[in-house]
Amino acid sequence: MANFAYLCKDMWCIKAHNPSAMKRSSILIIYTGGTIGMKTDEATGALVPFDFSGIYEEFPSLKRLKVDLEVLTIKPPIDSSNVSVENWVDMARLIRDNYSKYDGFVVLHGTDTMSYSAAALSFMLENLAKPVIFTGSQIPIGILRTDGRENLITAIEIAGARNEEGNPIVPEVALYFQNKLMRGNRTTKHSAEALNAFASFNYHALADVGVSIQYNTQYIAPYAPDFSDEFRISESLCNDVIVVKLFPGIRPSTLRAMLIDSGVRGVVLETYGAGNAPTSEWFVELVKEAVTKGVIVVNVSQCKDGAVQMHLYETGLALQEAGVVSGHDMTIEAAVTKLMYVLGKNLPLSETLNLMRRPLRGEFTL
Ligand code: ASN
Repeated sequence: MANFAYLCKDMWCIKAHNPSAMKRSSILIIYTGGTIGMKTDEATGALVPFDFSGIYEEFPSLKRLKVDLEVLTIKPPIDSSNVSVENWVDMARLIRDNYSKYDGFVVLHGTDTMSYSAAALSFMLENLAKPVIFTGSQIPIGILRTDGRENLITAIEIAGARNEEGNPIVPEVALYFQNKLMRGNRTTKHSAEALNAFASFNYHALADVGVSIQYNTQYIAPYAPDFSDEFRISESLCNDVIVVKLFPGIRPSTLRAMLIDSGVRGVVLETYGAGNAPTSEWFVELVKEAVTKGVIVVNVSQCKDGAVQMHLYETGLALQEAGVVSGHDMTIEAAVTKLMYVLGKNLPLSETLNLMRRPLRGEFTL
């Protein structure tokens, strides 16, 4: 926490106003690190961080967008494999502290854990009514064949997009990558190689990008300015959680160590197919024991496409009867971060279960 908080205090704030424009949206770019921020040093040939203060010089085409940009760079930027709960809290605070000043936010993030961060922020930013668009790249922005240029430009355009009433078109946390805008908490990085590295298997794209940006408005969270509550952030996440991936042959002692002895408060149980697990007595009893101790066990399928339906097979029914919560068609990333968010509220067990059983930010389909 200390490290990142210190970095935030020490970040640069760069004004990059475009003088040739008239009426514009104002967008804050928060650069956290990742491949998108790298370019080749001409002298050494090594990859070095790109200085986003020169954003208009590097990408003159940005001037054609109807936006004013400011950039906050976290020093030093991190590879997203190092992202922590504390980093998420700091990102949320940056958005909160700048919320009234900007029409939208673009978070530049490493791809490896971007789906976790986008999902976490989708929960932590409560009553959000402005676009928060995550993006990054597979190829550094300073390499000629980069995918980062298009991802960045389009993410900015989406963050600043308004409808005829002047309201933001995408007032939610989303992730833009390779021609698709996806709900942030529905995404998974599914390829370490392809430029379309992210997918939203169980939820329609919020926008398809070709020659024009085609917003699929029926899938986008509605703009709700009549929120009874103001925008705020949740700063307490409980990372006393574990992901347990089932595999044939898993030993009772291994499962006991993870579910019971570890003392965790939440478990994402990665089951087979439509949410199925062994019906062996030892397995079901262990799960029951964890649930009886007050551990929240969420059933999410190992299949990325499709949903948990515990009533379908005897092998799923046993989990349902043991008190396991259905994760429906949630991603692992969303299930983990939702558990952290909900457990962080320290509510009575019944209220915690209620929050886990219903979608809070469109993270699963009922
Ligand atoms: N390791 C990098 C990161 O996640 C990968 C990338 O951004 N493409 O920070």
